[in-house]
Amino acid sequence: MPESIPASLIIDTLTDVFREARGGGRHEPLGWVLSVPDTHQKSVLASLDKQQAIRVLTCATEDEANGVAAGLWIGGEPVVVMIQHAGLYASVNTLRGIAMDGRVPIFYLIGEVLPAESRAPRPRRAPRRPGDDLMAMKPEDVLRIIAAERGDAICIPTMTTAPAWRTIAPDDLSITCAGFMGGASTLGLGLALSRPERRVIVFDGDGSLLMQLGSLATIAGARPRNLVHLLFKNGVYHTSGAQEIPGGLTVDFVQMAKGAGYREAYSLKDIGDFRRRLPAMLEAEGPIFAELITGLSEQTPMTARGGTPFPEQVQKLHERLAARG
Ligand SMILES: Cc1ncc(C[n+]2csc(CCOP(=O)(O)OP(=O)(O)O)c2C)c(N)n1
Ligand SMILES: [Mg+2]
Repeated sequence: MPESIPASLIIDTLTDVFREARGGGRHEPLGWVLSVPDTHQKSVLASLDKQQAIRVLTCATEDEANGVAAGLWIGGEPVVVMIQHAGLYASVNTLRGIAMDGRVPIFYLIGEVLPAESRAPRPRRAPRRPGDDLMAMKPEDVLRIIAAERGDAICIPTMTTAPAWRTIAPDDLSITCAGFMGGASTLGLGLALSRPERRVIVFDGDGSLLMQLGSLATIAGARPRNLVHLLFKNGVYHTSGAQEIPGGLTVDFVQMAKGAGYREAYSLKDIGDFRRRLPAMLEAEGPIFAELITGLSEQTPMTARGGTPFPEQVQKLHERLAARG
């Protein structure tokens, strides 16, 4: 098990590096950290949140972080990009264009996600609740209502809906989007197009949808009549440490889905309302988008590991659908 570097040491080092880059004098901010949150950097991000000198900008994708970093550097600002290794892979083309073609030097701090077997078990912590005062729906309650109504619909949870869903609805008509953040909506689109006779319900995360926002247009353009796209909007990247998503709770995904061309898009924050409307949502012509204002779930994929491994889920669903079961 590699040792982790204390957050304070990372922040002190960043401060020194930024000071040196500035060549002394007082600057506000001293330097910039561009981040797409990474679970393994969450204590550094939490500590950075508490100090004023270094400005942290959360980006929706690593591609964006690269672009903003290049703009800042060209403008003379010292900048560090703090992302995880999957994000580095995700943004290789922007990196090539900026760092290699453009010769813009970008300093990266890359968190490496270790394979599951080399991770030490983590103690469960009480989740931070930025949306506590929202009177939001409990995601577990929403999932229980879906489980009772979905019939033979294919369900695609991602992020914090994944652990609860595998307990509430343990079946092989579900497939969890894990390891490719943002992919739930397009995985759902592919399934909906391949199986027009079935409902497909995506349980998306707000941070995840921001990472592949273009999928709203792709879905609307493909017009899958059987797709219901549910967004569990909690305003944060709960799985990676509850950092606020860019724009926080003010981002209006309903307008975005409408603008993209979904047949229907609305926001729901009352559990009774959700229960009443779900049967009609499962009958109506799609694509349908519902933004569900939800609080934080009890568990995240980091506190409740396990479940059927992804390749096994793929195989099972593939076989189940081939048998038209
Ligand atoms: C390309 C990439 N960048 C960053 C991450 C780190 N990461 C894992 S989970 C997560 C947050 C997911 O947030 P959201 O979709 O809002 O779901 P929630 O946890 O709030 O349910 C992040 C940023 C990742 N998995 N992949
Ligand atoms: Mg979220």
